[in-house]
Order: sequence, then C-alpha cells, then structure tokens
Amino acid sequence: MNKKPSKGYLKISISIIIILIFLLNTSINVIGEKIIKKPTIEIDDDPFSLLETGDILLIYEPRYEKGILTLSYWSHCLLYVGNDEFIDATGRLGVSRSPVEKTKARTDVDNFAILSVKGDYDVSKVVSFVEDKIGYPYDFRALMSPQKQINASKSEYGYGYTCTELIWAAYLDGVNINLDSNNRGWMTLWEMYTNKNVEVKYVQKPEKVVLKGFEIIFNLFTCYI
Ligand SMILES: [Ca+2]
Repeated sequence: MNKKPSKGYLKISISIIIILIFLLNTSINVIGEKIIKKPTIEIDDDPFSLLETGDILLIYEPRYEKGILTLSYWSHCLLYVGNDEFIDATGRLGVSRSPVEKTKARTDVDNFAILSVKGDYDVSKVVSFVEDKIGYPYDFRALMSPQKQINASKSEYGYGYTCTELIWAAYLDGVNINLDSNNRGWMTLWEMYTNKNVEVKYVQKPEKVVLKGFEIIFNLFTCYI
C-alpha cells in the first residue's frame, strides 16, 4: 500500500540529486578552468633541452586516467638533477636515478610539463637531498592516508617516499620552499602544478591539461582548503 508514494518520492529525490550533481559539476569545472596554469615558454625544438637542474617533469600516462591513485590530470613527477638524469620515486623501484633518454623514449606518456621552482636558492641542496634518498622504498602508506614526511625511515614496509613526497621534502628540507599549497595532507601532483612557487615553463599539450568533476573536488580539499 505504501509502495506508490515511496516510489514517487524516490524518483523526485533522485532527480533532485542528479540536478544538484550536474550543477555542482558545472560550477567546479568553471573553478577548474580558473586554476589552470598556462606555460610561459613556447619552443619548436626539443623541449627537454629546457630542463635545468632542480626542474620538475610532470607526465601524463593515459593508463591512469580516471584512476583513484592520482586524482589529478598528471600521473607522475620526476626531479631533474643535471647530467641528463632524473631521480624519482616509483612503486616498482622506490627512489632511483634514471637517464632522461629513458623517459623521453616512453611511448606510454601522452603529455608532459616542465616546472621550475621560483626563487633564489642553492639547488645543489635539493639535489643532494634526493641523491641521499636513492634506494629508499616507495611510500605505499601514503596511498592509504594523507600523510607525508621529510625524513622517511628506510623500512621496507612503506615509510619511504611517493613521487611528490620526495620532491616536496627535498625543496622544504633543502631550501625551505614549500610546494604543499595548503601545508597539510597529501602533496598532490595538481598542487605541485598550481603552486605559487612554481613556474610552468613548458607544457607539450596545454589544451589537454584539465581537471574534471570529482578530481576538482578532491583537489580543492587537498590543495586549497
Ligand atoms: Ca596538500
């Protein structure tokens, strides 16, 4: 007997929820457009030639699209340490050094950005921090909860670094520049891209760099609030 009115109520509720989600999604996409940073340099030659020691390479790997691990357009970051080499933290290798050529040759990367951290500082302190951490494990613990640390333990069970955590720690400990915009929780890739201390030098496909829907909500909470 009560089925009819409850079904009608349910339909109205679902409609209202759909409209609210639509409105929310539209408005946060507008906010998203406003926080996109545009590149400052356009070149026709090899963009990797723009890399200077201390620069950060952000890459977009389509296989992580809509993934729950990054919740950002970008999927990974590497620190350029000079001599045609990067140091980064990955789930497979932990903190390790690799030639720029290796990343350049990757066919599973569909877009990349080169970021430069602004300011007058001794970049060798940033580089020596990450060089000192080579061999540390990946911080799988950070995937479960929003935490990070400057001086990680070398425990095999997840007290190392994520890719963003390593670079954040290097800049904060080395030269007192904080890439964590809201200074708490995760250090996200989007936070790195939009941070006020960061200049976006180059983006391969700038028109593709965008956050959508819940990525924006997530990043509002982890970067700004
Ligand atoms: Ca944060």
